[in-house]
Amino acid sequence: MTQLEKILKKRIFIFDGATGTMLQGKDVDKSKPPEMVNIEHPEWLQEIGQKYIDAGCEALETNTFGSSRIKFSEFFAEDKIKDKIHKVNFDGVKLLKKVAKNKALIAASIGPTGKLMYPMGELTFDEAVAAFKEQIKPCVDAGADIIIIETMSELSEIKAAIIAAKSLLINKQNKPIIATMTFQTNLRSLVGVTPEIAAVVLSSMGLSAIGANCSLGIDGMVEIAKQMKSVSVTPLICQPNAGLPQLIDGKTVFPATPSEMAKGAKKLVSVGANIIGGCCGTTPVHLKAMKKAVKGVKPKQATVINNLLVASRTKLVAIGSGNPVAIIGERINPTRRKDLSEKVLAGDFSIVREDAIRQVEAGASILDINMGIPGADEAYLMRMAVLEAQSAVDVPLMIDSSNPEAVEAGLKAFSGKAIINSISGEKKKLNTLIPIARKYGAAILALTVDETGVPKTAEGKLAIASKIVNLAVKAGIRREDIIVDCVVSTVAAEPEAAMETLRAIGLIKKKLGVATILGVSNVSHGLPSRTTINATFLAMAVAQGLDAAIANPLDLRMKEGMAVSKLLSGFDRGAKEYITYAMANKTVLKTETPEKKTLEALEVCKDTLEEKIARAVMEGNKSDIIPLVEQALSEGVAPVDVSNRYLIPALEKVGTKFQDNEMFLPQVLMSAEVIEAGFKRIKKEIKASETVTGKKIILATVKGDVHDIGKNIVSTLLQNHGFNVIDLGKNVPTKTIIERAVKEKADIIGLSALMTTTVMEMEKVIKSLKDLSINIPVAVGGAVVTQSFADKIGADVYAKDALDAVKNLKKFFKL
Ligand code: B1M
Repeated sequence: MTQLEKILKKRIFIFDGATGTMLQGKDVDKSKPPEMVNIEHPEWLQEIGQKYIDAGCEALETNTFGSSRIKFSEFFAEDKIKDKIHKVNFDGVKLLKKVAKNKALIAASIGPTGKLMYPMGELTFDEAVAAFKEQIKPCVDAGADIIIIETMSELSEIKAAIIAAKSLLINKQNKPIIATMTFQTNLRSLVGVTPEIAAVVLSSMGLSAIGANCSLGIDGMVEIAKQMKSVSVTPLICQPNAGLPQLIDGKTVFPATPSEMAKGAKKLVSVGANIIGGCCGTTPVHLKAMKKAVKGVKPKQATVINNLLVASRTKLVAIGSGNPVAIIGERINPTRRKDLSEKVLAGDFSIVREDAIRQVEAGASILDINMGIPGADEAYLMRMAVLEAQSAVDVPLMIDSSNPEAVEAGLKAFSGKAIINSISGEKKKLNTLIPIARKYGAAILALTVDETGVPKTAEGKLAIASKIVNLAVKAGIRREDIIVDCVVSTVAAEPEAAMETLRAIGLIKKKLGVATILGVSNVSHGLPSRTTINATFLAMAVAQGLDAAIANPLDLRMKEGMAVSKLLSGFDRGAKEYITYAMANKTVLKTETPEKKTLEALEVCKDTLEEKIARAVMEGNKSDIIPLVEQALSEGVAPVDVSNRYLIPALEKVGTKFQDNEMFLPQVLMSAEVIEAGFKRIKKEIKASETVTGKKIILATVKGDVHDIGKNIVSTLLQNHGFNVIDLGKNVPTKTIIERAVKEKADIIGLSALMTTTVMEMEKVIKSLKDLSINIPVAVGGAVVTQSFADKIGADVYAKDALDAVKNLKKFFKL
């Protein structure tokens, strides 16, 4: 236990407030990264540090938030970056150490890279770990007392930073690592992570404190703190900003006063905060008042967590202790699935996507992913399968492999807290897989098997389970993060197998206090009508207290067994779920239920083409979109209509779901990719115009805006109507647009913007053209742009959609 953790058991600890806010008014060179102040003006930061110490702060954060290779590459040439990173981070710590002496600890601040993680963006997990390691190492070398990873939005990125920090600190110096995320007004991070999910994932990574910074001012932070505390035993750090910033007379103003922040600090401690600090807008005066307000207040007791909690980026699943038995979908497994093996080996993972979607629709709350194909590169297949499943459904995953490389590949690709399936009692497995679970913060499935095989008695199973649980707990894995598989052999060979396994469930739960799980279908190997045996065995196991089952949720008998078990074990109040299930499956249940029929029964077969396209877009299903677009074209739908009638409305539905928090950024991104693939196919069909207009248009999505689907459609249609289009892409600065338009002697500039926050960039372009006396007309469009807005900013042409753009430009040029 670190010194800080010991302090946190007794009292509240105080971090400092904002550095950026305190630097306002200084002549910071905005053309350089703000961290260059560490080298150019260390005295400014020392003066700020001294003020925070005088205010009673016990930890000072360094000005190293963005000093990673990824951010610095925007400012410095490749050969200079390494030295700059070292110096900025090293000096950032050293300069504060001089001020702090022994009065405060120095916490090295590590912020996000600013890039999206793969597959949302280009940054891979390993690249992120390397960049963070390069940033943190000089901080450690300079003597940082704490590493604080902060303002993160994405779980993969925060995990990469934690792993980088751990790789430098662990076994060397017992220094605390703290990690915080930041949340928006919808109480989700930018990519949809809730405070609860963040807490579940971070708490399993063995940190000294976890929490939130910046975000929503005090009231929002209180709500975030409550949620995080409800699912986590790790000490909580809260660093709120001084309210949401307001723009008054062109200046950013943070509204919360020191006395308001002091009241808020008290509230934060009352809901469980152990460390209080401040973010944007807070000053030494705020922190002094906050410290005074919580002086002598005892920290709230840690929450008791009885469940195994696992999470995907956007969904939390609780197993055990008062929750209905969780179904873990087993179908993504090449065993006896030739179709799956053949497809994934050929690089086609659409089958994983389909299996994932169907199993979740059929009631799986977690999915098992197994890519154990003999002779194949299992680590690669596991990574791809996890990425595919994760983009298709939002449930947590179970990484099913005994190959350590494949397990690591799966855990790196999964953005959440997964379960490793499985760690048996074999020494080699225990020694390699427990450290991996610890490193990535995964829960473990403990398999009651060892070098001698599957024990025949409940006591034998308990002995192996005890060995695994003890070793895992000793390595730092929490007891609640272990689920024991009591392993059933087939009753065809061992008549006692089922009853001994059922007895083991009760025994292991009672003696070890852990959740239990079963791969149910083993019980029926070699017997006819297996699903009947499996479903009955499942119901018997649920009666013994089984918490989760690895099963095929598409198997109707199994579903039936589940529905009945839930009803009989008292989880289905008013028999609601059972009745819904029974009514929906009335006709199917009368018949035999081989798997094929079950699948058909669950299949949505009668979708219209429009619905199928909408479904493919919403599910981010790239492999279906081309055949569907081709079907529409072959049915005589005009290419432009395929886009306007099918693709765009589907994407609009995605937008609405995004707004309503039913879909999240990674899913929107997948949908956008599907649309792009569909449009690429349509593009081939749009016939080029015979006539050439002779007009040249510079087209761009404005600075700050990355939406380019609409702009690309406009580009295609204009080209096909004889315009010479030079497309500058997205997020294009005003300067680049104007310079290029002048260079190319463009006849018109076309601007696209999709957000209320970026449309003003259009006005900037028009104003700059005027200021520079450049006489090139401007056309504007994009979802939030209207005719009246276009008139207001002085645009020459407005178009509501791509066809309108062609029509209006032709009119403008009198063509
Ligand atoms: Co985002 N996004 N997005 N997004 N996204 C919107 C626009 C949003 C309305 C969703 C919502 O909240 N309901 C919202 C904006 C809210 C606001 O106005 N403030 C939003 C947000 C908030 C964001 C982020 C900030 C999310 C976040 O990170 N928290 C982020 C922004 C990043 C940034 O830009 N800095 C973000 C990111 C993304 C993705 C990257 C995931 C992805 C874009 C992928 C890509 O474009 N390559 C994405 C998507 C797909 C959308 C929605 C769902 C769809 C946009 C789209 O492509 N529409 C969108 C919701 C929606 O619009 N329903 C949403 C289809 C396209 C054909 O229409 O672009 O309007 P449109 O183009 C039409 C016409 O407008 C016109 O013709 C086109 C064809 O008919 N037109 C012109 C367009 N440009 C023209 C130029 C012309 C003339 C006509 O003259 C030159």
